[in-house]
Amino acid sequence: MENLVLASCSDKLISTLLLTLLSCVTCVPLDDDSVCTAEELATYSVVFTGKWSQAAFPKQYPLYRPPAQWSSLLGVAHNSDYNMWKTNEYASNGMREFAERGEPWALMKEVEAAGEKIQSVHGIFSTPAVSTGTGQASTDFEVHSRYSLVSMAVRIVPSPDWFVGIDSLNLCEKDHWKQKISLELFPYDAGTDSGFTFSSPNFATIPQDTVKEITSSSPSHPANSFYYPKLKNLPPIARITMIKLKRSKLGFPVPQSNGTAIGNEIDDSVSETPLDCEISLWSPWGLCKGKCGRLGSKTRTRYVRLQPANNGTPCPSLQEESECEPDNCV
Ligand SMILES: [Ca+2]
Repeated sequence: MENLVLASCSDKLISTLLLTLLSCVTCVPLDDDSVCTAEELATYSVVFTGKWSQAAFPKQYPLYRPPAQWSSLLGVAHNSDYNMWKTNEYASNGMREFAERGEPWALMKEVEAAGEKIQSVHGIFSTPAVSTGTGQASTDFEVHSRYSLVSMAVRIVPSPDWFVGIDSLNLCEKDHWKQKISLELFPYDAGTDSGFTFSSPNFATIPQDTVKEITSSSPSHPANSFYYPKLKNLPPIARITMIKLKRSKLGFPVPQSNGTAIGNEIDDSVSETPLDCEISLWSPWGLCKGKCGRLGSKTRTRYVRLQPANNGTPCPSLQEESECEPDNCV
């Protein structure tokens, strides 16, 4: 262990090496993620990219009032004493208001309170809202070696209580800050509203449920907007990219390395999710029409509940005819 530390620190200043050694000697059973010996402050640029297209998510894709879009991104730099949200735990009241209505104030108050009471928060940041399902938004934020975790949330609009986000991602890796992180995001349910579809009316979940990931098969109900029983996994619905900024001589953060425009990489093959046709049950048979003494015909119909898309199974015939004995013939 000490050899490893020595090897990895060999090109550092001797004082740093001594400090590292001292801290290694004095506090042996340390949690990996609790030790960040990187520079005290780091600034990152974060880009949120929506990938909520009609091609990727054809089922019930919201086109009007409101069309598919995203709330502003709300983020927090914190330590392990604070959680913005967590899978299989209950959402806070602030998280509930944010997930259900995109209302950030209660959540921001909770973050501030956590900062004051237990000093678990370094800062809060946000981006503007994104007006389309595939739009982008960005901002910069600062982390601290004692507050090296970030959590974020963006509400899916429209939706009952669905959001995407990051829970307690550590940007510090022992003695350095990570340069670039890119994460594909999948939808989560805040467990506070029982609506099944993007445009379901308000329907409070009582008692409140825990935060759960929404998958192509869970919740297992054909009415759910993300229910695609033929898919093993949903395509990612958004992406968050974070890039560490370097401080210029004037103190302004600038992108490190070659300053590539972030978030615009052409790594996205457009995912197309096949959507099968869904039809209603048959109507009752109609009257048997025809002349007396000869066979007549009757018909029944059904209608399309869900139009197929992206090479999903096409709709079958919507009308069926059958021979019959005419009833009230003349
Ligand atoms: Ca829900």
